[in-house]
Parts: sequence; structure tokens; C-alpha cells
Amino acid sequence: MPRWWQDAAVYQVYVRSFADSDGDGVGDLPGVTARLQHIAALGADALWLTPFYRSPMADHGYDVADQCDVDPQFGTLADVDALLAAAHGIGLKVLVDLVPNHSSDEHPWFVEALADPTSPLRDRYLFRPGRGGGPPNAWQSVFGGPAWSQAPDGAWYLHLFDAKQPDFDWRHPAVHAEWERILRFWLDRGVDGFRIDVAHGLYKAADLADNPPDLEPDGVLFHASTMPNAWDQPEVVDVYRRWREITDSYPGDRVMVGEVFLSTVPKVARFVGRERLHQAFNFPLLAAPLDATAWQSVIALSLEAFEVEGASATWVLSNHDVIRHATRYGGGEPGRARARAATLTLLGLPGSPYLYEGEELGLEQDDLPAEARQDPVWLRSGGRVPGRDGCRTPLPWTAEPPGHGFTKGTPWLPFGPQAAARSVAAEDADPGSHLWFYRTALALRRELRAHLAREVRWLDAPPGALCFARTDSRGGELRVLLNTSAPAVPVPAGELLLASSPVTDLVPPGTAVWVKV
Ligand code: TEU
Repeated sequence: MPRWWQDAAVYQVYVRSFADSDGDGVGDLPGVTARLQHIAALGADALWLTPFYRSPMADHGYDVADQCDVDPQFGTLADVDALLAAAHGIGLKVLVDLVPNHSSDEHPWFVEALADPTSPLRDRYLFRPGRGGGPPNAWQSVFGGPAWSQAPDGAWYLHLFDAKQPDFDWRHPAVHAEWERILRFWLDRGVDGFRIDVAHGLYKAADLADNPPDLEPDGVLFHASTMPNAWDQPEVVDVYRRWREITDSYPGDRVMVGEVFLSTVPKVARFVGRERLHQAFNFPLLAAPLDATAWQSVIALSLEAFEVEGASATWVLSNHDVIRHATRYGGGEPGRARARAATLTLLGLPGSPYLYEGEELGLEQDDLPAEARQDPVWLRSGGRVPGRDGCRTPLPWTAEPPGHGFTKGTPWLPFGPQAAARSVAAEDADPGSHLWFYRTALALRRELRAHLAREVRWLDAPPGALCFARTDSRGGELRVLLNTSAPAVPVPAGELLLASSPVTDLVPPGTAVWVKV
């Protein structure tokens, strides 16, 4: 019997942008509770809440000042309890986001460490003397600029992200003890699991040595590959070994999914398994072009690496850090059609799809005016890097501006031009909508998944297409065919269960089908 999380469809709620209950323009926990029915009706099994902890919001909540309290913008601890009770009442599990690589500079530990050079709390972060009048090494922040800033006494502290996000020193035992306390705090409160931010981070090379100068980034996503001394150190998996013992000691199959932002499946696979994390996000697939050959090779590698004892595969195409996949795949109706084809293919695989709020509506990346942008990536790069605001605009619930059912006030980021046509209400009223496609696909997946073998068999397909089958224990099999670029491919013989776009007896490029054979 598979565990609930092995095949769970998990819906990512970017709390700031989901639903605002009090009119301040920022989404909040009571807003999520009031709209849980949307997630249940979609057919998701669980939701993941992005950080709602006390935070000065320099990175919209990924800069945490108190990991065990709720920011007043988002609500209260009682609101978390109410959300958990309501979600559990309708059969939804809830994951919360942990941010163990760094804290906010307004965390009480760091406040004292920064102010007092003799404080023992300094050792819980990475303070170092400078080198030749500058920072201790040449490491760069993910958000642009040097990864070091100075304390008033002249010492430097490391921040791989914003200057308001100092990195912990995971070589200090107090950091381990504190995070085990935080883990238990949320497990005791009844969360079903954790998404672990920057899970490949935490440890840095002990000597903080400069990185080899001639490394080329292998894609914008994978800053980690150019700074091998800053990420993906051997020690980090031992943290998760210990955390797995803790999560396993609780009833109810609590789960951990790591945001392991590394470029290849084998690098990510090191984090996953029986004595490690249950899952890690599959970014190599997200970064691959939507091309049958590339997809088949990443999917095959992923199944081999992640479908192992005590773990399962994940499939993710969008989140709050990347360009929405309808846009990456070309935008407009063709981009949305390709996005549906990609999603339908992944929903046919064993493992957990992670769906980002708004992708069920086929939302595209919004192009925001400079004065509206708020992402530290945009701010720190002086406007050179567009940043992530375009995938974080609020969810349009209704067609009516200005609040679109998201807020009674002014939304913290403006709605884009697609808000009215792609609102939940508008798509709910249209049986041919992207939203209804998601609902139908997830419902069908739910019906089939108990009967389908986890094993995936690859079938012959013409160049530009891929095809796989999973045996149905009641007889026959499910066949999934994705055509990315072949001249139209015949629909496999059998009962056509679902198509990502209308098909006749041919599957055109940019289309996927499920067939019961
Ligand atoms: O993202 C991690 C991130 O930004 C990646 O770029 C990665 O860590 C980097 O390539 C280095 O390998 C998470 C959150 O999802 C994001 O929203 C936060 O801004 C960030 O961590 C800092 O907490």
C-alpha cells in the first residue's frame, strides 16, 4: 500500500497572493481557509503554504525572524490551527515551509550577534574578518552583488541571498538543536509535512574558500554549480537523516520535500531515500526544454533515482521563483495548450505533481511596471534582472476589477491583463476551460492511481514524441502519449480517456493523450 504522499498532488499556496480576508491587499491564512474548497474541488490531496512566519518581508517571508510564530500580516497561530482543522476536515493534508539556511537579520540571535562582537551568538552565523579591505571571499549572492555585508565593528557576515538573510553556521550544534525544536513545534501542531527551503544549502565548505573561477553557470536556475564551495556539501544529508528520524517518530506519515536546486538528477538524488528526505523537487525536468527526447531522458533517470524505498518522484513545472510554464512554453493559447500537454504527461506518472497556484487557470507570467516590482532580485540588481514578481501576482477569483475577489483593498502587486478572462469564476463557468481540464485530469488520476503499477514501460514513438504505459491491475494498461514536435502521431488504439487539446485520430504537436488499452 503506497503512503499518502507517494502520489499526492500538492497545490502550492503562495500565501501573499492567494486570498486576502482583511482588505490590506496581502493574502493571509484566514483567506486560505475560506478558499480551501477551490483546492479540494481541483482534486489536490495536499497544499503547501509558503512561509507565514514573523518576518520583515525583505524576501516576502523567506527572511524569518521567528520560525514559531505567525506574522501579523498573515494572521495568528490560532489561524494556523483553524486552517489545519478545516483542511483536515475536507481531507486535505497541509505542508509548511521551513527556511533553515538563513534567518532574518531581525531574528533575535542575529540582532545580538550583529551588535556585540563578543556575543557567543556570533558563532551561529558566519562572521569573518575581511580580506584586503574587502569581503572575506569573492562569493556572490544569488540575488546579485557580494554575499557579504559588514557589521558596525567591521566584521563581515555571509548572506547567500539578501543582506537581510544571514546564513546560519550549521557547524554549530545550537543551530541543529534549534531546528529540531522548530520541527517538533510544527509536528506537534499537526502539520503533515514540510517543504524545506534551499535544502542543498545549510553547510558551506569549512574554509569558505573561493570558488574555481572558470565555472560557467549551467542555466540561470543553477547558480549552485558556479559556487561549489557554497552549496551541496557532503555533511548536509546527515541533517535530513536526523530529521527523518524525527518525522518518522510521529504518527500519520509526515513528509519532507526538499527544494534541492541542483542541475542534475544524480545530484538531487543524493538527498532522497529511506534515511533522507522523502522527496525533492525535480528541477532538472523543469529546466529541460519541452522536447520529447529531453523529457524522456530526464523522466527515465528520475524514475530510476527517486522511485526508491522510502521515497518517491516529484514533478514540478511552476513555482513562485520561475517563469510560469504557460509562458515558458510560448505563451498565448499555444503556450497554454503545450502547458496542458506537459502537465497531463506528468500526471500519468507515479510520484507527486506539485502544482503552483494559478497554473490551473493557465495564467501566464505578468509583465509588471518597474514601479510595481518588489522582488529583492529586481531591487538588488538595480533593475537588470526582472525578478520573480511576474509569477506572484494575486490569484483572480472573479472577473471584477479592481480586487478580482482577491481583496477588498489594493492588491500588493497589480493584476495583469489576463485577470478577468482567466479568473476562477470565468473558467468555472466554461466547461472547456483550463481549470476544468485540470479538474478532470486530477479526478481521473485519482480514480486510476490505486490500480496502476508504479513501473513505467517506454513504448516506441516517432521522433518528437514519447509514449509510456502503466499496467492496470484490473486488466489492460494506461498509455500516455506526448507529442512535442512530430508531425501528427496516431492516437493509440483503445479508449481515449482524456486529451490536453481536441484530437481526432491524430495527436498534433503540443498535445498529450491518455488512452485505456
Ligand atoms: O529559492 C532558492 C533559490 O533562490 C535558488 O535560486 C537556489 O537556492 C540557488 O539557485 C542556489 O542554488 C528559495 C525560495 O523558493 C525563494 O523564494 C527564496 O527567495 C530563497 O529560497 C531564499 O530563501
